[in-house]
Amino acid sequence: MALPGGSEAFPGIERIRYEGPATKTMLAFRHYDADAIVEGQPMRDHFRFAVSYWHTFRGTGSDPFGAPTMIRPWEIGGTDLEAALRRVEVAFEFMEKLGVGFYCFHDRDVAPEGHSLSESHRNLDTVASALAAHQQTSGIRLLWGTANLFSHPRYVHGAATSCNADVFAFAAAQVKKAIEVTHALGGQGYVFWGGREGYQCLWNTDMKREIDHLARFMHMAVDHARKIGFEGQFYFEPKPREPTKHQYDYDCAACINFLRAYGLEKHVKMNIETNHATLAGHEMQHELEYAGMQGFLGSIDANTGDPLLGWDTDQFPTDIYLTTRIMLTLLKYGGIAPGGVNFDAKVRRESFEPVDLFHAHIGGMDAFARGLKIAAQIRADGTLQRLLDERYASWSGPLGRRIEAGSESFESLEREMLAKGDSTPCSSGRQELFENLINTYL
Ligand code: XLS
Ligand code: NI
Ligand code: NI
Repeated sequence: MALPGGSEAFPGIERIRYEGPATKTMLAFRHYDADAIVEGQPMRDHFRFAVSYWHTFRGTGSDPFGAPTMIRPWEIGGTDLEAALRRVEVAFEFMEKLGVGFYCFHDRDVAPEGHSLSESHRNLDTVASALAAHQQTSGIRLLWGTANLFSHPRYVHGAATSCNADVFAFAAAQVKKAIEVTHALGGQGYVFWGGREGYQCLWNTDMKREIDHLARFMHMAVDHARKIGFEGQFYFEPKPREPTKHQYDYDCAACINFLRAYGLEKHVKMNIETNHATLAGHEMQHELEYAGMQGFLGSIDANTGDPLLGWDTDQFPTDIYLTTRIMLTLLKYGGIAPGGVNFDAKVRRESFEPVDLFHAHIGGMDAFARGLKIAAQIRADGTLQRLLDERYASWSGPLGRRIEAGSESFESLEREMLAKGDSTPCSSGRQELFENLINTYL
């Protein structure tokens, strides 16, 4: 019921079903079987897949060199607010047909910015009631909400880190409303992504002041959330650069240091995006592992970059090695809930037909399902863990155990090595064997 006259936005596309690896149908899942049990829980709960409202329902295919290529029939005609309400119908038709349980949005994705803050608030309330109604009938839930603090010209110098205190205040008002709407919609989380929180030039930047302000902003957000009874998880999303040359939320290590330095560690976890990890010079697995070991693993923005393009291309993930690594790490740290796997990914500018949105999400969901199956197999088999344990075996011996327990000192270790004369020789790291082993499961 999306287009004028009550017709569908995606005619001819039925609910996407699991048909197994042998199916010839491309509009079907080969591996994602929502109810299939892996390591004791259904696939749907392992992933908690979410659709990104901004890319999927607001993406136009425009790029710095060219005009929009995605002229969606449902976008034509009416006021901005009417278009926004029509889009809600389209979004839920899409998500119901795809069979995802969650979605994520920025305030300005779902509702147009008004001429004043109060008009913007009103627009958001109007669209939020339509979203609420559709959530009710479809059972699809809001994984997280966020605010767009980067598109409008007022945010030219950033929002919480702007050199203009009024802009900080406006951003606060916008986030206050975005948290309230997220809460009203039963959102399970709220994301801070830096947007333009960073700098282009250190000569004109008071970095300490800006980062102090960012912390003040987050504390106010957390306080307000508690005040209104929002119990959802807050997330901080790292990204090293783009649009600024340096973003303060550079990578997990930088974000976690920030959160701890400013006393936010009890309230905020990481929302980790693959393409941002690679822009920071890390593998996604590195970022997940780093956050996981520090107790900050929150949620995932699933996508991938292109090794030949050095920017945030936000492509749909189809690489089975990538999804296997992600799922191995998630299983290791006990899963992703209350976070989820949000496809912060867009179809290519050249893939401008509505059906491409289905192909893209199906491919991403299937790649994750395969990654999960392979990761579970690797864990059940146990060889990888055994090889790892062997590599670190000396740490389970008497000396290693004493060091780990904190009962040794430089003096006692010097005594030990003076008596021994030299350390025992190291054994091979066997990287190639590990790599070959992983290939036996793929
Ligand atoms: C942009 C970010 C953004 C966040 C939400 O690069 O990934 O989409 O996920 O603001
Ligand atoms: Ni993201
Ligand atoms: Ni991104």
